[in-house]
Amino acid sequence: MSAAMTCRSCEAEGLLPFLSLGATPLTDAYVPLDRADEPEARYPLDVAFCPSCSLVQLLYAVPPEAIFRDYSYYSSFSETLLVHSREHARELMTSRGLDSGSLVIELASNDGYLLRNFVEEGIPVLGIDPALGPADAAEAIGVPTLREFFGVELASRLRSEGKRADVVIANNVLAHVPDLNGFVEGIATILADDGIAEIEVPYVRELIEGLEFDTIYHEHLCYFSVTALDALFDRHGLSLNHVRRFPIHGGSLRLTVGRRSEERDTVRTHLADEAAAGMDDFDYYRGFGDRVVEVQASLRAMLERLRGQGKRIAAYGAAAKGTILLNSSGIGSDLIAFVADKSPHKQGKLMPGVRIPIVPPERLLEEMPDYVLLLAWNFRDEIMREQRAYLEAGGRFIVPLPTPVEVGREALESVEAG
Ligand code: JHZ
Repeated sequence: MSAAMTCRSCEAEGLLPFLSLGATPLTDAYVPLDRADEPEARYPLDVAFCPSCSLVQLLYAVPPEAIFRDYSYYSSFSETLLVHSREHARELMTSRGLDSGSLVIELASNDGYLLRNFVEEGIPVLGIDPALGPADAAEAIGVPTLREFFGVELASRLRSEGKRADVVIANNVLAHVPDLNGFVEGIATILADDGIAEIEVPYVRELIEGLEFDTIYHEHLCYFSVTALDALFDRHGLSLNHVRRFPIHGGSLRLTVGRRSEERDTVRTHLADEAAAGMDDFDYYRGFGDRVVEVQASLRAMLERLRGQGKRIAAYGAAAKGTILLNSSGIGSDLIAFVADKSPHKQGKLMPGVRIPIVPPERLLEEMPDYVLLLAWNFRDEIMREQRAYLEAGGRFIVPLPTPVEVGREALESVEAG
């Protein structure tokens, strides 16, 4: 574990801490039952703001080898993400006129959830991902995958082999990278002269304003604004040309960058909106820690009250963010009986830290707990649709953030419509 004394992007000193979530286990370190008696490592989770370039970042970093080689997150278990990714791929095929002579490179290609769409259309791809299990799954569906960490060295090697990408995609990976500048320099190196990179990151504005504190974990070293990203790309000769927002993962930015400046109004508009909101000023972040403590206390009080009334409570979604919500809020196995999750890579294990068993979603209907705490709140509608039978039988969900609320079968109609 290393402590950041200087900003990960602009290298300035004087980072200003504004939130500590205490010492928590690694989010994806699901505990196998035969290791249930062994202690787990915990690492501090402290967040700071860089007054020089506005980047929000963790103060302490766990080495990526400890997180990403043995990685249990497989992207393909969320239909909403699959649909979002298919639409992204199709749009790129059309807007960039991709064909059998093109090359699409994806950084953190996971189990091939996105690149498979290009493969189906005969467009050459290369996935890059150090996570061994997901990379095997990608190869099994015909997505060639290099099992390596991406950075400027790998990019130079690929370029010297004659590879240049028409499109680079890097979704939900920039926040994971300790050497931000090396990663972005790598993108600049591997892009063809007229190529573009599209990069998705969870938006720090949604995190702060939607109180999405559980998306802060050791995997995510940075929390991006357009302001901070513009400076980062600029440093590597890349032009930020277009910015869009999508609801995925609690609210994300999609940034289009290229070597050529083709800046659209969206860039200026976002920069101006962020300045107007004060996102380049520490005051914007200062009160966040107190708001987190309040929501944690009100969620815990709600669950304790329900347990006190003899209600049985389960949870849904063994998401990374679930590990943080439960551990940092002091919600353990005394309150939650089990966590349902579709992924066989997580079922049969225990949630890190709080050690709550992870089971298949069918258990909800079999056991009919009175309430289900929705840990994967970002997929609320998809999960409610999937659990229609549980809701129709009288079960209720608790959506924890930004304010804990109950929803039941009365919400199904609007979920189906939306
Ligand atoms: P999910 C992920 O974080 C992964 P996580 C990663 N850490 C990242 O950077 C962020 O996103 C942005 C399950 N599920 O994706 C699947 C069902 O069981 O929200 C997952 O285990 N049934 C790289 O891990 C979990 O819920 C369903 O119907 O916090 C969701 O995890 C659906 C939709 C999901 O995020």
